[in-house]
Amino acid sequence: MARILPGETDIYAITDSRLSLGRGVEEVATALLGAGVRIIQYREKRLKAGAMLAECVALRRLTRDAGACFIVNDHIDIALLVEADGVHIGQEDLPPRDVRRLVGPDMIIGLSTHGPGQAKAALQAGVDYIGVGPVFATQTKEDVVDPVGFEYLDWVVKNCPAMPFVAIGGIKEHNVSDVVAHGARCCCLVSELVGAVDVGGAVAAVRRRMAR
Ligand code: 3NM
Repeated sequence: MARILPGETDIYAITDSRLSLGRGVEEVATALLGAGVRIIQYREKRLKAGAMLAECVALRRLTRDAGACFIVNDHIDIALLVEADGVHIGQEDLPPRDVRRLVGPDMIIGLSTHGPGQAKAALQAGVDYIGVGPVFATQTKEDVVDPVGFEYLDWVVKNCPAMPFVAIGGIKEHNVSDVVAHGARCCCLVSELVGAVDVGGAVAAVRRRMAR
């Protein structure tokens, strides 16, 4: 088990089978881990639970072997079954306090937030980290809210200094340095990484931009 939170590492990766150029989730995760990514979230909207469980068993093995943190999006039952390090939930999923009752004190709970009110509620609810976004427009998430730009990111940096967070939404190699300049220490890039022909090369390129 690896309890690694955003801020303790620079890149947070999320799987997306629709964007992976026909490659399986294990192949993409292997490339991400090989490039040194230390948090991988499994996010799958198309498969049935049984197929998702099989993929998460495989990803749990890969992430455990790599000493990386494994987070499951939405599916608390699957997260528990595979002994994931964490679950990530959205604003319309089960409330974080109820998720905590299900997963116990040790599992990481991440929550997507899109504005200051939701960040304040997350602080109260005892989540372990928040997603802050979408910073830019994105096609990757369906029913996503309008981009929050840097305004909300700046607010989080100023007002939630103790809350680990990951900036997300439309972040690419060409704009990641702007997100870092606004105070994000951890960035999530979905299409830019899992959609790259050379996943490891894309991770290295993003890292170079973040380090400047
Ligand atoms: N959550 P890409 S935006 C999964 O704002 C997800 O909460 C978001 O994908 C949020 O890097 C998003 O390809 C998708 O734009 C991000």
